[in-house]
Amino acid sequence: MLNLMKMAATALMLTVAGGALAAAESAKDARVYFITPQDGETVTGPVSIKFGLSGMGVAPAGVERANTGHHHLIIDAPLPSLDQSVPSDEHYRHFGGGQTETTIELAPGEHTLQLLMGDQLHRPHSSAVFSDVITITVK
Ligand SMILES: [Cu+2]
Repeated sequence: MLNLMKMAATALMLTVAGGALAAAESAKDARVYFITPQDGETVTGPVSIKFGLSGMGVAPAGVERANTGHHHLIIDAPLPSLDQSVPSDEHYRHFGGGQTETTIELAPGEHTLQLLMGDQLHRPHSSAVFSDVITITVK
């Protein structure tokens, strides 16, 4: 019986610790957007992309600083689950060095792009800061 209570207490402590690890909070007026390209634009590859951010700052992944985060570029994919770390593959690119621009190769045709901020552990903030989806055409 005592062991059971100990286990319950441990489980409760783990739950509380888990709560303390919740994603970083975002500022209410934080906004992420594309400076280039613009929605509907036709571009020639390689595609130069510039990330815009207002109301919060950029910090590299691993750096815990209030009201900051790093960019994720979502390519031809939906917004990922907002209560988990952002996936890392060809559809979900991390800019954990604090980069605010990139150049990517995209096949000719239509593509969707979206930006999503992540905290020091690559988790979307609470609440999540993401851009509108833009559609571009690569010639
Ligand atoms: Cu990340």
